[in-house]
Amino acid sequence: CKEKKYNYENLPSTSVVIAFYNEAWSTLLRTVYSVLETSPDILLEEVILVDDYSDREHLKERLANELSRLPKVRLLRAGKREGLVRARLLGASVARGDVLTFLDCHCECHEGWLEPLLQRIQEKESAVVCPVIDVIDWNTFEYLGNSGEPQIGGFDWRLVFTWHVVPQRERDLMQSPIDVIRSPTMAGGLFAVSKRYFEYLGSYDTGMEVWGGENLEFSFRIWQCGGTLETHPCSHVGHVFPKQAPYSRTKALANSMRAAEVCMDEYKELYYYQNPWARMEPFGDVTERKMLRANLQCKDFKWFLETVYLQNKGLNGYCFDYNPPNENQVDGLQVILYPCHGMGQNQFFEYTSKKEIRYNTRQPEACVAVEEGKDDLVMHLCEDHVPEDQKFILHE
Ligand SMILES: [Mn+2]
Repeated sequence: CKEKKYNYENLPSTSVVIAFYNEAWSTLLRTVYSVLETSPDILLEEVILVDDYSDREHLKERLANELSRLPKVRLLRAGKREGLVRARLLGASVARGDVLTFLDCHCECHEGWLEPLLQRIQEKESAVVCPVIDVIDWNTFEYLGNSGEPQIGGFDWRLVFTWHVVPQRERDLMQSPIDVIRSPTMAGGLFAVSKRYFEYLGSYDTGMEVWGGENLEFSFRIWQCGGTLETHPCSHVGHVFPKQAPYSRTKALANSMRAAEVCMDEYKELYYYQNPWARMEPFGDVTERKMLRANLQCKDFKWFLETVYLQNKGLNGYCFDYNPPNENQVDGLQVILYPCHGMGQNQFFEYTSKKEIRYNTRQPEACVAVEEGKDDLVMHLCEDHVPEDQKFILHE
């Protein structure tokens, strides 16, 4: 990465957009100063700070005074609490750069972080590019970096973001260790996108409140509507991962439901299966977002799952399939291999930290254990000390 040369004249310029709500003075200013100190002058159009109606004293006059002495820094104030999505869009609406670079308000940009992001977008306008997120220690604020290789983003059926190691098939596509890595989802706050492409994609769902869910919804939409989401291994930005959420995030549920309703087609049932209480919650009107999806002729969620996220389609198209026992059956548990129908339900199994593949983790009925050093999978009741005669071997 250090040897890579960039032709600054050819790269697009960027507006860095940072929304904040009641952020601490030190972390917010650290973010701003690090952007100014590590971004080549010719590439940085401006830094736009959006105050999402904070009430802490230090973020009022004192902040305005501090920032007025800095070049390129603009401060916008929301007139009411807008939440992350609308606050970011407020910043984007006044941005003058070719590329929008969104950052959280508790980051530290690392030398050389910006050039790879802009270079990639110049190469491919429909690429949305994330930096590698380094860790800043929550207690000492020390920049710890990131041990090992970058990871890519995924999600589970509760619509919680998950990290994954780069799969072999993706490694095989890379011609160099500093190539971009395609990622099914993004963790959240940190990415660069062409301003024009962001608008074409329908920016963010403004029906989302406060925080949460917008990262997965945007990730799904990027892929389904023709773009790519990537991580650039040469771009590093440190981020403070808080131990607990600094403010209430109860709106995240409704936001996730909007993501499920708009993007996930029949697979939203898997989300509701994992969040049964969500069925009772209001999530607002998504008609416009569905129309946007139709107008852009976006692909369906099945395509996203099969092409972008999951490339393992079971054992040659066969999946575990659980048939609940009826009274006449003596041998109780019936797990068979059956052609994958892709709808979850009786083919919905989860791999647990106990190294078991479980059916119905909320009310476990049946487990498939992977036994060390054996090729066979063992099926048993989900209890400890299962007698030998209650185990079932599944042969491929
Ligand atoms: Mn953050």
